[in-house]
Amino acid sequence: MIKVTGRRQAREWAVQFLFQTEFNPNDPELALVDFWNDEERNPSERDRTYVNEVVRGVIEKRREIDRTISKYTQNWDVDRLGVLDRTVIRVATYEMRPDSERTDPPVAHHEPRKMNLHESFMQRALALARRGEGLTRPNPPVGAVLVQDGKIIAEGFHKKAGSPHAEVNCLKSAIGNRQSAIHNLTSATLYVTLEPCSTQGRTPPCTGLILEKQIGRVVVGCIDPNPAHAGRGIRILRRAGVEVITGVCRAEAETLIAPFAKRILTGMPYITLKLAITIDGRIADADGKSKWITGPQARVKVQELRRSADAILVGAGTVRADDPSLLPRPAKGRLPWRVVVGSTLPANAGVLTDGAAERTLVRSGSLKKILRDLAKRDVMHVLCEGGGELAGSLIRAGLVDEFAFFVAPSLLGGDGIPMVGKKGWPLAGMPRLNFQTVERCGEDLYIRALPVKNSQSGF
Ligand code: AOF
Ligand code: ZN
Repeated sequence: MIKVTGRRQAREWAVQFLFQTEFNPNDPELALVDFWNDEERNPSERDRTYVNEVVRGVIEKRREIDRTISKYTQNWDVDRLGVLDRTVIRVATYEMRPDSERTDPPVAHHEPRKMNLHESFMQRALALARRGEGLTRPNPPVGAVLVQDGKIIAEGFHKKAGSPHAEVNCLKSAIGNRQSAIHNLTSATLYVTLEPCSTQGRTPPCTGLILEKQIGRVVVGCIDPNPAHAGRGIRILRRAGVEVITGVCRAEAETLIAPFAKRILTGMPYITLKLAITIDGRIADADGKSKWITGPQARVKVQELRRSADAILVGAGTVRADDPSLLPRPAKGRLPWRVVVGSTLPANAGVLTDGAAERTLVRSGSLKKILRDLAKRDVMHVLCEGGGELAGSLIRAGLVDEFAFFVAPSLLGGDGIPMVGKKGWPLAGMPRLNFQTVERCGEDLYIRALPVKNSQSGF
């Protein structure tokens, strides 16, 4: 039997980790290598530190390492090497560097298994964050709670760009609530759905406030995809001796800020395509009548979706057929843009004549350009509400980030209006989706689905 040394096994773990992330050096999660916990094989402390060091080193020196590789492999067919092989070469190339050139391992951090408690406090922070959804553009919705002696002593969330961040609102309310305790927050834990910011923007960096208040521990939902932060806030706190735990309820935290991430990383808004359909995929009958396909509970849910969006997008045909207001009811402080794609609208259309007419934009031309222009107006999240041809065009252009289906238990048959337009795809090239969640919504179903990107599909 071959005795595998700790170092060799650790190297394999490092390769596997880099491979699993497919080595996207821009993945903000890679900025933080502190979560190596392979429970099955249980790496030793030494191995774990070594993995962290190698992974971080390979990321930080990536350009240099890749240059070295291409220099020495000019005559090799490197292009045909698989991802795993390339990763192995990168790790080996990094390993060949003299120790003096290696980066320091980050401060190792180990959290005893108390995840359920962390998760429940983070859930509260997420619920608070959601109260800001649809109000914060171009900032992300963020929530925070402060816990001491197992109890929440303060809460806060981000309400509007330019106004205080979630952490600031939370700590302010702590000062209001517990004059006595505020003197000693070293035993307190701040739960925040997004990594605290670390630079002066319209408001001062939250890392500064956290250090000033001497908060002992910070639990973070997800890393800030904003390249100005992207792990920096966490490193600053750790270096200053604050205990930081990351990735608690990470999937939910990331879903919540997906529109923010999309806009800040691509300059495009996040598009949710809402489709209220019969179970045979029709959005209206042969005469174009579509009112009340879905029931009252589904319509309440749609209002919630409208409140979380920054713009509501429809085709001109939908305005002509239904004359919708497109504003959320109740508005709860939200006033999304209403964007109509098409050139001709009846002059008496509600969106042009009601009290919010200045929030209506009528646009024609390239959908991509229309959306990019919306992102420039701080729009992060667009909810498309029809009709079928616009839905089909968005899908064909690969612009849909999320589908929200409201499926009614009813049928309209073949001459009803199809939900994504008349033009279809061949079987081999059909767009594919992944169902995320399915819930009952009164008599209807609410299905969230994500497009399978880069499949052989129409996306
Ligand atoms: C946080 N907490 O509640 C929010 C954060 O211009 P500023 O100062 O408002 O900074 C905006 C950036 O700060 C924004 O792009 C995002 O990266 C982060 N937002 N950060 O710690 C918050 N809203
Ligand atoms: Zn901040």
